[in-house]
Amino acid sequence: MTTIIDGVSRTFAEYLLIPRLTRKEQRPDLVDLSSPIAVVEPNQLPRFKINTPIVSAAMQSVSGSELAISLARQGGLAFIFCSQAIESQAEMVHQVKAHKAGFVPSDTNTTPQKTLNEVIALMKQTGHSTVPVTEDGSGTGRLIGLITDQDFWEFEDDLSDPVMKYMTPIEEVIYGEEGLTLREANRLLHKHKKKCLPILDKAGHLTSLVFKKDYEDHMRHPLELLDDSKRLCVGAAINTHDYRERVPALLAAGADVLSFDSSDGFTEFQKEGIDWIRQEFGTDVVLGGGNIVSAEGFDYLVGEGGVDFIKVGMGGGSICITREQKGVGRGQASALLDVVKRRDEYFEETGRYIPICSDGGLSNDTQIVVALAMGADFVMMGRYFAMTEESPTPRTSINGQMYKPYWGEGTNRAQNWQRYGDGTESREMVFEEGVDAYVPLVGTVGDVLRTTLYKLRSTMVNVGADSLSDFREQAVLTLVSEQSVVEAGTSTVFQFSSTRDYEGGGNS
Ligand code: MZP
Repeated sequence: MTTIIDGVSRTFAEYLLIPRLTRKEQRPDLVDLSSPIAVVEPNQLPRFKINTPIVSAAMQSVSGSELAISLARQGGLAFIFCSQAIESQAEMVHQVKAHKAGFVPSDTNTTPQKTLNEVIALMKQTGHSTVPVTEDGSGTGRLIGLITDQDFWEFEDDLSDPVMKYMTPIEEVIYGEEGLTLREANRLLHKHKKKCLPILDKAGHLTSLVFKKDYEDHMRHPLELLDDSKRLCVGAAINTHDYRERVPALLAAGADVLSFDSSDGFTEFQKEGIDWIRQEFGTDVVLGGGNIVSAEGFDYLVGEGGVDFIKVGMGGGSICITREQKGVGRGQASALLDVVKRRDEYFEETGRYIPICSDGGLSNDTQIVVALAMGADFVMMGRYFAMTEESPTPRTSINGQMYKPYWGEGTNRAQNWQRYGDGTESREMVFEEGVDAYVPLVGTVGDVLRTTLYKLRSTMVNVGADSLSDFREQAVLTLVSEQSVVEAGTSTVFQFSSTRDYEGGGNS
């Protein structure tokens, strides 16, 4: 007989946090927002943590390499979408890993014989103002000198002159020897008041460059998520169809975290995929699974040799119409609470802590806060990041306002049949589960996260929490009535203009 579970399917907008004691020493900037993303084994430290509990959705209109770089710089993690060829996904992962982390390969080089005209054109083309001069003009050739835009006057000097007439010759160049640490390189830059330090091997060949601006940039991003080699971290999505080829390619490209991308992960296909990955690559690979919306789904994918973290959510995404199309899914708050309860029981039983990701349907900062208070360790968002400068879509002007396209993976446009398919190789999408839309352009990843994270920290202080685990422990939530939602907005006042945040007043 059909089972009807007690209660209704609830959403985050129906809950509110009750303030608790704030201690005098608490301040938003002292709150720790780091979160484990890999299973925490009994009496062990987390194998992998993110510094900001926010990850970006594995979607074509969201997570490309530019967004991944920006998000990792803010301490979060992007999941590069898998609805593309293995080679192009691996290349995107590679671009993030190759993004400068101190020692940068030189990609703007010249020879002593080239003219100033040619160097100026090169500088304009690459946007770089420091150009190593090497014997053969390559980024690994023998270094002859350095030329910067400070060494000549574009409108005074004879631009047909050769570079060698203006460059700083190698005898006067301050350089570092291969093998020195980044700290030593930065010290040399500081000591000699230089902006760029070439690193040379024993034969005098250029190996990389170290820039003062990168050091400053790094100091301005204290939460930057870096691997052991000081490269930015990046996640990559995988599907249940081609993981045998995709996983090795992504790992070879340097992906730090993998996650199955499926609208319904409670399947034997996903279980087989997990088993295969664990058998081939062991438990070192940080692997996420899902999506699920029930304790039953949790038990199926979690366990020794199971996934590291689990994504919760079905049908709540801003571009998602799965519930309307198929009548399947669950209110995001109810789904999360159910899985969190089971996760906590599992922890009591085994001592293993499984991080939970609440995926989709977060339409404003308040809901991010509520999701984390309810027990999510981190949240995954699509729309939020689609609205940023760094999402991989072009800006589009509509009626004088800037927008960016945002489409679901279940649309004909994305053709992500692997995410929605039934496990067969049928590439036909009989009906769509997502929509193709536009979202307003709101700024950079840094801009939007600054506000969101400040609000989160500030609410955590209201609740007396110093860390996300504290927050989960301390949080007391109440269901709100329709009238109390009205009460939460302004009342009986006249507002001339709205200055609400990027989310478009989702809770106004
Ligand atoms: P949101 O942050 O835009 O509300 O939701 C993003 C999430 O929606 C994704 O992480 C993914 O789980 C889900 N998604 C992506 N495409 C679709 C679709 O086409 C979808 N239905 O539901």
